[in-house]
Amino acid sequence: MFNYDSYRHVKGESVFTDDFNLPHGSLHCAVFASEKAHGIIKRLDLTEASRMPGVRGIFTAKDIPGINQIGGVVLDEELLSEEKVKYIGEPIALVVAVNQSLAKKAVKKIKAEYEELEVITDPRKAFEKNELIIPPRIYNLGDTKSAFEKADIIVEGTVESGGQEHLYLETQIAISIPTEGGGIKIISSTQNPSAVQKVAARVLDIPANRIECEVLRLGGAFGGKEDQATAWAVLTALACHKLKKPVKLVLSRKDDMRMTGKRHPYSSDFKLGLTNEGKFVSYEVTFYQNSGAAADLSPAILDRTLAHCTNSYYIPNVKATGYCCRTNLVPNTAFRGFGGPQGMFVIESAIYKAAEKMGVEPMYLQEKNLLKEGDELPYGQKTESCNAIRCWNSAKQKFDFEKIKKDVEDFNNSNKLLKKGYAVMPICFGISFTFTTLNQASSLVHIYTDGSVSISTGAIEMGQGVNMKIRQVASNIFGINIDNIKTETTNTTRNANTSATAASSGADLNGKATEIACRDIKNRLLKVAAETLKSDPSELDIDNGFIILKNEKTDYTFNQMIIDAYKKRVSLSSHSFYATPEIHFNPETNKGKPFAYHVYGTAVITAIIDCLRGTAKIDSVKVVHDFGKSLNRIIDLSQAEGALLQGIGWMTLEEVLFDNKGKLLTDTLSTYKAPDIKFTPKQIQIEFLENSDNYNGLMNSKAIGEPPFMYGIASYFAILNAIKKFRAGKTFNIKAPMTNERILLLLYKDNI
Ligand code: LUZ
Ligand code: MOS
Repeated sequence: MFNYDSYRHVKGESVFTDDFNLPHGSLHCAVFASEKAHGIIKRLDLTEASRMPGVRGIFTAKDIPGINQIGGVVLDEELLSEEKVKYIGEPIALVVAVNQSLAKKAVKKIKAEYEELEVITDPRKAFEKNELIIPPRIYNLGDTKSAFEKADIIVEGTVESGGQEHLYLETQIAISIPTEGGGIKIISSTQNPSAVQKVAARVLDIPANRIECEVLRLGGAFGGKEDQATAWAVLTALACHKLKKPVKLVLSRKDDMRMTGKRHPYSSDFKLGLTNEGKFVSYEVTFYQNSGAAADLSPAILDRTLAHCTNSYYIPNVKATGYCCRTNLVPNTAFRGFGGPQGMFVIESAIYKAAEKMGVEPMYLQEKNLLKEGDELPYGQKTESCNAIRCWNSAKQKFDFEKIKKDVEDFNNSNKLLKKGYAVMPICFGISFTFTTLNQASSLVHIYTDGSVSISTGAIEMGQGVNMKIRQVASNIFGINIDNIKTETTNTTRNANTSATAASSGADLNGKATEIACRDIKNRLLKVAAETLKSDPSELDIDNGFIILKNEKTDYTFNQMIIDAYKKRVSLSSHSFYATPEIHFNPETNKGKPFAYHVYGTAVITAIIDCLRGTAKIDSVKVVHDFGKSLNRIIDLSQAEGALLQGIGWMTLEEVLFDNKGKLLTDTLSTYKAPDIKFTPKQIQIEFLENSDNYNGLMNSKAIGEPPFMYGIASYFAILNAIKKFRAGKTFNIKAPMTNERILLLLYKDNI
């Protein structure tokens, strides 16, 4: 079943925040941000800027009526810097003018002087200086120390992985409109409208019930609007509150790239112990997360890194340590996978190194250590309905790993300057927010007297098709055509205290809440139908708009039943709530059952490198993925493809670079390369794992947003495998991304 949104997108009919018709007299903003990565603001001169005609106001920290604090997990981030600046791009002043170009011109007239302080960009250096955002986090399973004594083989090493720019097509944007009684309506491109509402209320010192946050749909987010849409929305609210005028702020691409956080770069150390047979016995890993200048979501992201540090493998003894290292970079944030990819990249690197030492293919070690039913993970949860081996075996059989290996060997024997490599990547990704509290959602469903249905949830539509899935749920339960069901915008007055649409859980949580609401109404309706048909509700159902009595279609229509229910004064609405059952996690012991279920899969990727030019091309990607019982195969497949490509981009193409003064060098689309259609592998084959069921997912489906991202990790090792074919016997440092530049260096230089 197709996604209705796609049709509106291509026809240009979908309404985004920037399409909203501003009321007459609306004002526009631009942000003056720190030009230094670390320093004290000694002087801030707004005179010239404020004298410009058309400028209606310039606001700094001093103008904030409430608390100048936007931190979520830790209260360590000011909306507008008061004195100390901690990264380049940190907002200091907001200029409001009659149009955007004037506001931008005025920003250029603002002058600041700073006393410069030492700049730290490297997480290990931050660690040495004890610049930690939270105390160290340690996940323990078994006893690594004694297990290492029994290991036959031990490999140790260091792994670097890079940042990643979200590059959502729609940059950060918000509009604030004054409402009656000193209230404000904020239209924001956010994954988390309740966070926008809460922080706006805090900053303005007004109750939350006077802030309404409305979200139309997002032009992409990928985690970049989970926490970091808030500041921009609240800035517009501040100006609106002060000037009593509608105010709009939209970041230019360059400002968005400079001023918003990215995927966290990690620097990590590992030590893996194995038996001669290749069984993993002990694993120690330490993650130095480059958190940037403030906590943002970094502690939660670190938790997912630790949780997923053994990927899809069983290792009986694990000690994983993580540090949130404070540096003078823009605070890094959620990005598809949420720290999981960084953790998984390290174990895959360890396996690569172990295989190298043992003279075997990595896939033999991977296969030998796959998770089985009931295996314990580092966070204490045991696998249930574990599909790790099923996915692997299905991929191995469908794609014939031995043949791929042989084809690669043949290719390399007959080519001197082109080399081919391959790698296999199994995945295991936990579904639920690791912070148990967030796993809740509500849904408001109305049926109008003409039989049409309206649904409001906390879910944000950002291109992932969550609205379509929610409509499918209602269509299934009410037994009516999907055209009669509409999903509304997301609004804090209709659904309160919502969690971000994140953690791949948007459809699960909001869909389940919708399921409960629809069943609630349906139960009432079937009682009405039972009276009409002189039967019992248990004998009734609805299909295709007609009431079914004992599996036989009647003449009684859904629409007539709605009218009858209305006349009998039966409620045609429900506001229902869902909280994921059974999950729990103790952040003291780091043990529990944090995830409702896991998503599994196996990918095999082949790559060809040109050893003269140092260029690489991903040749083929073949995947068996565990979709559960897919609710919408087109949406799920496109999510899988998108995530996969984004993962390959992270590993091989996209490079976020800062200079040692903390200035972002890759702040344009000419210097930051992202995957495009030419980059896309010619052959992408994604197979649905057969007979997968998932009671804990929405109508037996599995969450799809993030897990396939991690398949991209295979592209790194496929290229490395090819490089090794050109430089037999050499060993290489593991550092991502594997850009063409790096490939060329690895081909011809040592110790890169
Ligand atoms: N956001 C969050 C997430 O707050 N907690 C999570 O566990 C998570 N996981 C993935 C993506 N976003
Ligand atoms: Mo997220 S990384 O917003 O699921």
